[in-house]
Amino acid sequence: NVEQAARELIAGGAGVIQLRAKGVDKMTVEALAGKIQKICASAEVPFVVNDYPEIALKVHADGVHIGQDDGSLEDVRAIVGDKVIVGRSTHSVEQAEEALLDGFDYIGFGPLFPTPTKKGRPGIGMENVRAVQGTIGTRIPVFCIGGIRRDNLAEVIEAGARRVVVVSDLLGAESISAAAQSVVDHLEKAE
Ligand code: TZP
Ligand code: MG
Repeated sequence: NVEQAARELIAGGAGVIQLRAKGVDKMTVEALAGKIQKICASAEVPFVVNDYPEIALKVHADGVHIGQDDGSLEDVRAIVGDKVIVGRSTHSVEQAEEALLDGFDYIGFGPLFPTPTKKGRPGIGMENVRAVQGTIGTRIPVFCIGGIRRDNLAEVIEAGARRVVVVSDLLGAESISAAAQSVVDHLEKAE
């Protein structure tokens, strides 16, 4: 239940919500995006659509997220204009630096650990987290992602992460709101 999940994530203190719906037809993604946008807007939580700039524009999302193979920032800007946040997935220090220079508004950095949510990508480990956070993370938000769970979050924060994306551990939790709250509390203590 996507709407319920969004409400619980917000109740738990999630700072931003992204809709990522691989393998779901585009009309369904648009319908879901419209619903989540309303939920996020009323809570003043930024909402980002993965993969579909045209849907982000249509539903008045705050942002759109694209991968390394989804074209350039200019391609996306041509669709969404200059008021929509545009984020990029990065999988190495080089890609992270490139995304900053290109002008992306934020980056995802990972997957730190191999994860069933993103099959076929090796974990890049935590050795570069501190460097990326210290250089790029002081200019634009850096979201560490991939295999991050409540039970390894301490390690990830210790490695230098200050913003994280957590998918399966939250969506599979008995209480999504309590799980999100626990992640947020932990991150806030690190600041
Ligand atoms: N990009 C890199 S890892 C990942 C994405 C979308 C999935 C993260 O999901 P989980 O379940 O928190 O590992
Ligand atoms: Mg993509």
